[in-house]
Amino acid sequence: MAAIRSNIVTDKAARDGYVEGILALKAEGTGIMSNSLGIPEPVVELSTYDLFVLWHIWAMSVFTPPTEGDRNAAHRGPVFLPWHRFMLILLEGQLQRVLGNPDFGLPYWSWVDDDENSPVWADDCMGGNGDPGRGFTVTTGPFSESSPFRVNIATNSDGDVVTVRRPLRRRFNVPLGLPTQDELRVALANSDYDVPPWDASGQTVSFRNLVEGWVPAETQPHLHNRVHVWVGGDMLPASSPNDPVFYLNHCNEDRIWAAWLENAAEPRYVPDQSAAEDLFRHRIDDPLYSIFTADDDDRWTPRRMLGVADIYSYDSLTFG
Ligand SMILES: [Cu+2]
Repeated sequence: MAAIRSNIVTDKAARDGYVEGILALKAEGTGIMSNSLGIPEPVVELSTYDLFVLWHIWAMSVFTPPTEGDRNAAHRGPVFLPWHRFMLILLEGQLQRVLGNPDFGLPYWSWVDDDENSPVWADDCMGGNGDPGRGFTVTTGPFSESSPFRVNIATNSDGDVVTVRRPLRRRFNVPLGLPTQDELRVALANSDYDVPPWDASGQTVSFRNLVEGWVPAETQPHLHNRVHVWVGGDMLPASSPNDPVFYLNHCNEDRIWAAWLENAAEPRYVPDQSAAEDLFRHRIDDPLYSIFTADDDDRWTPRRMLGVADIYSYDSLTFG
């Protein structure tokens, strides 16, 4: 049976399972020491959860090719939605394993027109904002400083991977506001999955670039980007999967993509393989960048991500 993904606020079983599973993946050692991956001291043993953080950081530093500094192996280009769909599928599989529940579905946070008083920030869900008097340390909920949850992998101001050992941080940007129904409507109404120049610039007015949140360029951030910026703290840098809210946000973006795909005409994904080599990692049959599968593993591609009903589905494709 395929998993059914549901709303973390209204589905208590999904909420409890998510919290329990995340804590278990954080507590589960892999035997992989940080220095064995070339990360400077101090040495930490990476947990299963931390490997996903590292995968995301590395995906952001793989440029395709280096001259396209704008576009990386997971963002700022067409692969943004399929790559994160792949990441969520692998995380969901890990949650299913530690929970002993092969049908467990990753929950989503439906953030449209939501705010700082959302039940998502309650003590039995994600916990709340960081404490401004304490360096924005999270002091409530299951991932607070009084829990065993610690951030182990981060990036420094040069973007290099470093080890840390500290509680999670959040710094809500309440005046910014979360994404609105209007922004979402504009994105869903765009029938072009992506368009040249296939990047994060204001010229790329496409469904993908709207959902990722780079257009309209004059009034950024939107949708996905806005949620990262609004939560702040550990949700801002390349190591943003450190905050379990990361997956709830991306699950909702994936749900938006699922809704768009329901009504999409062909081609449902562009570019195809005839596109230039500098779009490597973003063409429909290119392998998705991964540290969990071999680099030439062609089972996981954007094309594969276009039909995932055998893996999971959503309980609802309505928003707000
Ligand atoms: Cu990302």
